[in-house]
Amino acid sequence: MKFISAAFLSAVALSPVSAFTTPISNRQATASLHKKNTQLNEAVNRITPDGPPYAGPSSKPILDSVKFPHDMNRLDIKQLEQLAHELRWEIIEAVSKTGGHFSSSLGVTELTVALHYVFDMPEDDIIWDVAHQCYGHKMLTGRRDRFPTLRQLNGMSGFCKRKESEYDSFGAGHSSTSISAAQGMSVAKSILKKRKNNCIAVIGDGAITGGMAYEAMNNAGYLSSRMIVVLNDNGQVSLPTGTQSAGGTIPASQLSAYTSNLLVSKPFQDFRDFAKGLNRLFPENVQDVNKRIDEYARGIVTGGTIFEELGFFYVGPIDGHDLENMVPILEKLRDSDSNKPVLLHIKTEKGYGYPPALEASDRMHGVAKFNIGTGVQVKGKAAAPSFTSIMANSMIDAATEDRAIVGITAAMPGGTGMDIFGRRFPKRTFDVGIAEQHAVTFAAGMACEGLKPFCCIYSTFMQRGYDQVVHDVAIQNLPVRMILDRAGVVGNDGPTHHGCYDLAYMGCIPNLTIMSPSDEIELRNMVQTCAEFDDGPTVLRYPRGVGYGADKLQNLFGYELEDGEIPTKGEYCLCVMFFVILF
Ligand SMILES: Cc1ncc(C[n+]2csc(CCOP(=O)(O)OP(=O)(O)O)c2C)c(N)n1
Repeated sequence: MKFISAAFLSAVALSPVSAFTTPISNRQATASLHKKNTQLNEAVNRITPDGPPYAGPSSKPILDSVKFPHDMNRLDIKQLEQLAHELRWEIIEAVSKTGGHFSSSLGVTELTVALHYVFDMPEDDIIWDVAHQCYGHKMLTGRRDRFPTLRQLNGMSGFCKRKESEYDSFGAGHSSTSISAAQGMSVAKSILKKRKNNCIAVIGDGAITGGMAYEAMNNAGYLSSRMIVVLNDNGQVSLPTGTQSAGGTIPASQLSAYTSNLLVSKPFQDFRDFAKGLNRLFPENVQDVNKRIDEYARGIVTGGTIFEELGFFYVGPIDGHDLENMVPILEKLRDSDSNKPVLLHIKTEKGYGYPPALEASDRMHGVAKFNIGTGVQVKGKAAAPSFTSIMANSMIDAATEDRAIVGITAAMPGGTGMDIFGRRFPKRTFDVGIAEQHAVTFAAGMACEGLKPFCCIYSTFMQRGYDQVVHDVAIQNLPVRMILDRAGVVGNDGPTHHGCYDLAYMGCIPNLTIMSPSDEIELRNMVQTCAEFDDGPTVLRYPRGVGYGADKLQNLFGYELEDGEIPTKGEYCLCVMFFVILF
C-alpha cells in the first residue's frame, strides 16, 4: 500500500392476461390517486391549497390525542385518514424548521398510520429500510416533541436507532438490511415461542435493488419465515432519479421497471380481490381444491412474479394512500396463521400531499430549512465550489482527453457528482442502483478490458464493497479508481454515515495507492493522477463540503491556480493533516 503525499505531505409482471381488466398507465394510476385523494379531502374537509401559499390545518386534534400507537385503537377509518393528514402536515412543519429527509416520510404517511393501527408495537416489529422515511413513525411513538432537535448534536437521530426508542426495532441508515433483520427476528420469535410473530420490513424500490435484499428473500422463501415485506414502490430508485445515461428519468433498475409493469398491467387490487386470493396462504392440498376458484376470483393468473418465484405470497399492487383498503388487507395478513412470507406491493407517491415536493426533480428528498408556503429552501450561497463538483469537473477534463475513462455510481448521481459527469458523457456514465458490491466488481471487469473506471461511492457506503475491493480489485491489481466522497465526519446524518473508517479499512489492503488532498488544487491534480496511473488500484478520498475557494487559496498559500505549491516555504515545516483539510 502506498500513500501519495500531496502538498508534499498529505498522506493519503407479468402481464397477467386479464379479460377483466383494462391496462392502466402509471400516469393514469397517479391521476386516479389524486382524484381519490381530492374526493377524500372534500369528504373530511382536509384541503391542501392548489397553489402557494401552502398551509396545513390550523389544529391537529387527532394527532394531539395520539401519543403512542395504542391511542389509535379507538379511531375509525375516517379518523385515521384525518390523522394521516395531520401527521403529514406535522412532518412538513417540523422539517421546514430543521431540514432533513423529507419526501420519503410524506410518501409513507398512510402506511405508517396503517401499520401502527394494525400491528402492536413494540411486541410486533416494524423495520424501516434505510429509515430515512421514519419521521411519521417517530411522531406516533412518543417523540413528536423532540423534532426541534432532529439531526442535531445530542438531539434525535434522523434514522431509526435502537437506543433511542423501544419502537425502533432495528437501527439503519444504510439500505437493504430490513428483510434480513425481519427474518432474523421472525426466526428468533418462533424459536423462543413468543406470543406473537409479526415482523414487517418496509423497503423502497430503491433499497430493494441492493443485493442483500435478494439474499434475504431467497432465504425467506426457503425457510418459510413468517414475515411481511412491504415494497414501497414510488418510482424513485436513485438520488435524484436516474442518470443522464438513462435519459435522466428512468430509474436505474430493471426491477423497478418490472414492478412498474405490474402496475401498468394490473389495476390496484382491492380488498375483495385480495380476500379471494388469500386461498394461496393455505396449505397446498387445500389450495389445489380451490385453485380454480381463486384464479377466477382474482381475474388474473398471478403465478410467475419474481417474488412468487422466490417463495413469497405476492399481494398487490395496492394504493398505498388508501387507508380504507390497506387497513383490512394488513389485518388479514396479521391474522393469518401461515408461515409463508408475504410481499405486499404498494404504490405511493414520494412527497405526496405537498405540491412543491411533487414538482421538484428530486422530490425534495433531503432538504435544508424551507418556507412552507412556497417550498423554497433557505440555502446560503456557498463560499466556494464543493469538493464533489471539483472532482466531477476534473474528471470531465481528464475524460475529454482520454476516452477510456468512465464513471460509475451506486444510486447516488447527485451526491457523487456523477450527474455532472453524466450530463457531459451520458454514454460513459453508469448508475447501477444501490449496489456498491456490484459497482466495484463491475468496475474491475471494465478495468480488465482496458477501460479506466472511476467508481464513485461515498466513503461510508464503500464499506459494503469491501470484499470486492480486496478480492476482485486489489489481489488482481486492477486499475480501478475508487473515488470516496464524504470521507471524514459528515455532520447531521450521524454515525451511520460518517466516512471515518476508510483509511483504516483501505490502508491494510495491498496494492492500493491512497490519496487524500488537502485542498481543491490537490484534488484536481489527484484526479489527473488517478486518470494516468494504470499500474494498480487507486483510492482518492475527500470530504463533504466546499473547498477554500480561489481567493483564499491564493492568500493563504500563494497558489498560482495552475500549480500545486508548497504551502509555506522555510527551513522547517510542520504540516498536520487529519482527514482532508490541511491545518
Ligand atoms: C448502502 C447504501 N447506499 C446508498 C444509500 C443512499 N440512499 C439513501 S436513500 C436512497 C434511495 C432509497 O430509495 P427508496 O428505498 O426507493 O426510498 P425512497 O427514498 O424512494 O423513499 C439512497 C440511494 C444508502 N442509504 N445506503
